[in-house]
Amino acid sequence: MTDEERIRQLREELNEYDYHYYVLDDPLVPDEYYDRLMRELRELEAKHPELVTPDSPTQRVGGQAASQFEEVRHEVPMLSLDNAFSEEEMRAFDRRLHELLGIEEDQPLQYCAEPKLDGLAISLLYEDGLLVRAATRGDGRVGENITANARTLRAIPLRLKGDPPPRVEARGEVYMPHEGFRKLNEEQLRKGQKTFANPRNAAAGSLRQLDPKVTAERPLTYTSYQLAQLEGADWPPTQYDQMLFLKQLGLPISPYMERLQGIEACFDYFRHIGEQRDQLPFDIDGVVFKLDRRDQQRKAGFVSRAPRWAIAWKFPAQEVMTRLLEVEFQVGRTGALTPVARLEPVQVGGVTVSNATLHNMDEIERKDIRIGDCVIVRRAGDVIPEIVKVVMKYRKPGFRKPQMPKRCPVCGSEVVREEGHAVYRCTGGLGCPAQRKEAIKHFASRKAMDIDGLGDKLVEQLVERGLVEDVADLYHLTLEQLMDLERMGEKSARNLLEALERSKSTTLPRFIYALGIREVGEATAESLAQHFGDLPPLMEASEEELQEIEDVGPVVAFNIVHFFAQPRNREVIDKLLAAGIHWPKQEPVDRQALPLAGKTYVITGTLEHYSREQAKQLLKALGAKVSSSVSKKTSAVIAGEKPGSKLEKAERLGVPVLDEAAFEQLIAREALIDS
Ligand code: 5U1
Repeated sequence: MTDEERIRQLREELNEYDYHYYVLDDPLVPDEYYDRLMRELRELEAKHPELVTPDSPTQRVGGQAASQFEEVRHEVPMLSLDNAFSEEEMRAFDRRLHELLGIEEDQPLQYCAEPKLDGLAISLLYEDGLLVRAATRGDGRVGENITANARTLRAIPLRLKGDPPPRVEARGEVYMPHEGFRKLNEEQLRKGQKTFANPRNAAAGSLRQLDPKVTAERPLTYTSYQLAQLEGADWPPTQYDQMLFLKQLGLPISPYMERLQGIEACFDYFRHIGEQRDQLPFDIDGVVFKLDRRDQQRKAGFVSRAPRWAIAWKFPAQEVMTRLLEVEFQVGRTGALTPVARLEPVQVGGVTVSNATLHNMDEIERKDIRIGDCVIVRRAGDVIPEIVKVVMKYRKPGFRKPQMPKRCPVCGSEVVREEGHAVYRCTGGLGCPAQRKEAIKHFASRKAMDIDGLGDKLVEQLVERGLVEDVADLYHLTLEQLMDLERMGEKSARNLLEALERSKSTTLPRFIYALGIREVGEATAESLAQHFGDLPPLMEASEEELQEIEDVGPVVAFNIVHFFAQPRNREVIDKLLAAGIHWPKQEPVDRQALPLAGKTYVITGTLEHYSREQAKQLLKALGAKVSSSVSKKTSAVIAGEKPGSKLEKAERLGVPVLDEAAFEQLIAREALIDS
């Protein structure tokens, strides 16, 4: 094959991979394979510069930074949408359309529905299949030419597929998925640059960069929602068909798009999307309903800046303004003081929010937050509500800065800042009731000693009444003491005593984890248990020896040695053992020598023959790690019935997927090699 032929082949292949990834949502190859082909194409093009074409996938990032964006006049104005906020308003919209079209109300109208992405609208103009211009909406008539930036988005084809008509204009939304937004903000923080308040601002800021190289680095994507111009081909007769037409040309459309008959079906669709909202990997702010038939759209017409045939039914806002009443400091298990914002209660995303996390003092400083400020609170997905920014125009001169207290608000011990860290800690140790409560909650938690029925409220009562000073005291509680507590009947008290008794029979990894040594999570506890086989050698280990274990770095090694050096901790351990806590002895294991050492698996969905915990234990016993989130580094995803978004993510990233039979083969094969 000549270089020219290979160049053509590589371009076609890379374009096909982009199409499968972005349009069909069905990735064909892992990223590294894609990158390898791209490198080969770059090398060949460097050898033959005369063969470089503007639609080559290597030419996405190019040109100099601009000094400003040129103006673009939209041939067809970019309209906005009317909003609805209730079923009533939706019924009124439907009724009005019936009237405008002269159709009886008992005849359902056909709608096309899809989620409303929370990004920014752009127009993409293709001539003879080539992307010739991309523009922002601007004021709807005149926007900005952002072609160089739009070209950097892999979701936007530089050339349309198949046999495209001479002129096509598609419109849609550019947006930033959550994962990319989180990473971008982390990166901005690391570089000491300004963070973005939300994914929409991040998308807008990224697309309006004068240097396309910056845009190219930002995790932006695009989905079409309108066919705005078409020449040289017949207009598909409905919105739904127009979208399928764009998809055929290689433009991404919403995978959630549905055709619906009548307004009641719209209600069901809205509810259904609303239920999924928190799990979606990007922000949406409502659902758009469009009269499906183009002839009916034309008859319904427009009012000023919005069509009468479409409406955006908005969800409750995910960002709202409220007032910061106070900043209080919560003391965690390890004594870290975390500032928490107490807010005037407000509805955010359909939930009442009265607290928000402030992470640490640096964040308060960076966002310049003062008590009394009007603040924008955001609650999106399943993340904890947070303050995105202060509305400075409502700031009054007397508003004071939150101050880290010098003494612990719970026990009065001195608060110190760790050198080189943003964290402040109470020095009270287990003498501090807050730390004691948190340590007991951790000890009792499901992944630690799994003491059923010992909830947070109960722990608080036990500590406040002085019945439990340390975790070992739990095992000396009596029926009478428990029955004397609030909301505790004889049956619950007996159940709790039984749960405590049951918890005495545990495993070494659980016990190590339950001790609550700083930065020793489940996985590290497991590695420590495997390495030492029992508690006494772990208690005597040196920092050097500990650092030989996978996952144990200098900080964790120091924390472990420091923990066991405290006489008080040793005393509590002795008391626990004396109370009867025990575990099966295990032989020390060299984890590196296990057959699945170095591999990481993710389990999703329901397996027929194993609980998730059993599958996890089997994999771990063979040396693998089991993680809860899929990344490029995941060795494989094990998918049972009804797998969740993890399966989709694995497929997107090209991570291998094993079904239950393949999982059984894997463990059987590896166990055999091991024996
Ligand atoms: N999903 C979707 N978003 N959105 C925004 N459809 C949609 N349609 C729009 C806008 C502004 O305008 C129509 C008038 C085409």
